[in-house]
Amino acid sequence: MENKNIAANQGWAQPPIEFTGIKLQSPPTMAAGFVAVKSSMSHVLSEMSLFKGMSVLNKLNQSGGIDCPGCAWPDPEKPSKLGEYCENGAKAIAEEATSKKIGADFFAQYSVRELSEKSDYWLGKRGRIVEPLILRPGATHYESISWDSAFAEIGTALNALPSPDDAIFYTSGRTSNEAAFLYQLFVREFGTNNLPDCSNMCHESSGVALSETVGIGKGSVKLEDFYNTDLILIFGQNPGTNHPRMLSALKKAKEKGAKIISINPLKEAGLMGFKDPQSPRDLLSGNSLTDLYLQVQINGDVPLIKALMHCLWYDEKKEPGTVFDWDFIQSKTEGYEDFITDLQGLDYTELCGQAGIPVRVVREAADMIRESPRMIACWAMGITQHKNGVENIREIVNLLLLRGSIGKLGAGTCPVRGHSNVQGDRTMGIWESPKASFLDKLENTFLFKAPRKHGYNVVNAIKAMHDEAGKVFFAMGGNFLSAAPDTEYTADALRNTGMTVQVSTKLNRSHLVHGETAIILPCLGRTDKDVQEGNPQFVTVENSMGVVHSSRGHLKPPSEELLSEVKIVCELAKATFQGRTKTPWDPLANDYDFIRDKIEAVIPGFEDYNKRVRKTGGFYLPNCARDASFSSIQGKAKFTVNAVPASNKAEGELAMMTIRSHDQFNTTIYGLDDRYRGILNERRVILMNKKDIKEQGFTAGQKVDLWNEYEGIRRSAKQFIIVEYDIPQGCCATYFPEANPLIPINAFADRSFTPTSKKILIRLR
Ligand SMILES: Nc1nc2c(c(=O)[nH]1)N[C@H]1C(S)=C(S)[C@@H](COP(=O)(O)OP(=O)(O)OC[C@H]3O[C@@H](n4cnc5c(=O)[nH]c(N)nc54)[C@H](O)[C@@H]3O)O[C@H]1N2
Ligand SMILES: Nc1nc2c(c(=O)[nH]1)N[C@H]1C(S)=C(S)[C@@H](COP(=O)(O)OP(=O)(O)OC[C@H]3O[C@@H](n4cnc5c(=O)[nH]c(N)nc54)[C@H](O)[C@@H]3O)O[C@H]1N2
Ligand SMILES: [Mo]
Repeated sequence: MENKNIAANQGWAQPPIEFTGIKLQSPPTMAAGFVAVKSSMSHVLSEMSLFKGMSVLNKLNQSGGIDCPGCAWPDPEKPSKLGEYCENGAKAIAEEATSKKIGADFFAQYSVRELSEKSDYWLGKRGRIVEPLILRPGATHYESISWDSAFAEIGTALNALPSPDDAIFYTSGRTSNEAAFLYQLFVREFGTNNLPDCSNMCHESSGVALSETVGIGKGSVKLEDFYNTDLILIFGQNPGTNHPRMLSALKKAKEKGAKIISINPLKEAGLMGFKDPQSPRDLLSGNSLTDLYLQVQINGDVPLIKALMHCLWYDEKKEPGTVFDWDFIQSKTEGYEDFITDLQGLDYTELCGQAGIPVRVVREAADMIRESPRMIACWAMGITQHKNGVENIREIVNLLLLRGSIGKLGAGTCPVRGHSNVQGDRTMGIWESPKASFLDKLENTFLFKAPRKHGYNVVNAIKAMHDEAGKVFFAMGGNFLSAAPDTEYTADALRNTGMTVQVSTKLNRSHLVHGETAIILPCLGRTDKDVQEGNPQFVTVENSMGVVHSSRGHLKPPSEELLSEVKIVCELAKATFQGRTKTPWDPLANDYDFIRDKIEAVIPGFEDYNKRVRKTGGFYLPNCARDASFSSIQGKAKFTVNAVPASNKAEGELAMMTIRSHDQFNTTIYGLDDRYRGILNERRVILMNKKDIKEQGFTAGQKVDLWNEYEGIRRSAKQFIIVEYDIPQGCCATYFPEANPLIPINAFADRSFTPTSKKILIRLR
């Protein structure tokens, strides 16, 4: 799947193959500590002055301050004096609040093709985009355009489409509730539900599985549950890098007596131990976190959970009434009979083998579960991004239900979200499959006829653009090309469109692989002061635990030219509808309280929104799994029966997962180190088991091409350095997005359509 026959004004879809000088160390056994503090400061100081850096970090995750754009982990109820941020939060802030800027002058210097020959790291480090830009048909360089002309161009292109369904409106997960709500309103008034979002590639499997089993597609636990639990299971998640503030919660949970089991093919430093940079005592000794580590095979989670439940069932048979929570099972669930019949028919030893965990270790984990009346299950991408991602989560729910470990203090589900407002965006209606009840309310509030036909998710949006020309692709944030699977296929899809538009803060590869016309609309970020008609505004977001709270930027924006995302949506709506709308776009753009009043009118749980969100800490949204009412599914949580995934690996193939390094935020590359894995100054690496390296006839340090064949199509990603690593045999790991060309467009999770980024079969050459 490599396409070299592209027009001269098109950029390359993949980052250039360049080596930066790999250095290897033994991975540390603990996360954070002094080195993390040092690393935060050096990232901040490379982007801005010390004064600016300290002033922005002091406002991070404090009441009245900025919600950290780093991740969706909640703020503690009592904020710490030192500021509640982490190394990677500091990097996220440094990246956005940088003093570096780029505008038309910069783009006059480099053609799109030339820019595409630079690394993603280089592109991101150029600085904030400070004025609207356009790449006209056939042109090789972006040039300046006025806001009015940009909106007119987009409006004209949208109105020229034969059908509103020919336009696609993507959202990344940093967009505020206010901007997201108006954006989906604009899109639906325009006439389509084509609202794919980053969630489609992220926690969609969680949403699907949780909605059907416990009645709500979000997690059920609060932070206080962590401090009142007996056991925390952490599946497929690397909190030391991706949710560092979670480590403080885990540390506190342990101090209060909880145990932790980690289930992961890699012994991630942050799972094993943590030195709290805010505690002087910790900096010397640190805390070990994981009590039992299960080095599962990639996608070995279903057999593992089944093996654990098999042990529990065996114990329950021996001593009836002592292991399963019968009160809960009988009063609060259905489907137990089918579930247990299926489980009984499975072979325990075989399940352990499929998971790749020794029988006695599974037994030990089952004993820990048995001894823990209250249990929390956390998970992230190692669980959701599989063909059987939805089933993975259904099995986690089965385990919790057997033990009645949901809907009570210290117990429940904890899908740890990624982008800082990805959960809120979905609550606001950024969804290609909206519920009829939501559309009814939207219609009644804004007096228009909302489209009912469901729209494209990410995978289907790419296919639609690939197969039919003439579309308009609009992205509210993100880096669609590099985040999506099948890089070359996705690139062709974007090149096939009439127009690509990106609302962005920073330059990325999606600006360089474009439609016939391409437009960049630069916007304010979280850290920037947002003033409308002379009045300072704040926005609101929802964290991973369903708390809605405010976020207010304090910094002077990098340019007077920047508009807020809210303002961009409103101006675009006016330019597109030309009066054909009853929505008061100007008043909405001028006063975000007014937007919140409208949200309150449409979405349940937002009563008294403007008042409650002004209280310190914000407010919790209703959650029918948290209170164990399961009210949206007739009061009963569901046991489910899920097949053990078949192993389809042929001789010589490796199961590859694509993961994040410590120095990246998704496709934004902050730096070239993966300190917690001891891999420094290089991203084109493949982590392999020692035996596999030998069996395949390679040596560590050698460069190899990765390739595969899926549905008769060959794909490849070239030149990766082999790094010997502690990873189960038959498994390997590469970084995202370098390895995305290997993820076939048709390899996605059943029912959630999430690309299978954590298990791609590959071969080496
Ligand atoms: N600094 C930083 N923070 C971030 C992000 C970032 O890129 N950088 N991204 C944000 C976003 S959008 C998200 S979604 C989250 C992502 O947070 P994570 O899900 O922690 O991110 P990944 O790097 O994809 O890590 C997946 C983990 O799952 C493990 N794993 C892979 N396959 C399997 C499997 O089959 N079974 C099990 N049990 N484990 C497996 C991997 O070894 C790895 O530890 O982080 C958010 N926060
Ligand atoms: N192989 C593989 N692929 C994956 C994954 C994986 O684990 N493996 N993970 C998937 C996951 S979990 C996710 S969430 C997606 C992420 O997909 P995306 O959300 O599309 O990607 P990001 O890299 O987070 O987007 C970064 C860009 O967002 C823009 N941006 C940053 N802040 C703002 C803002 O405040 N407003 C606006 N308008 N723009 C802003 C900047 O221009 C920046 O370049 O990738 C997915 N792709
Ligand atoms: Mo994500």
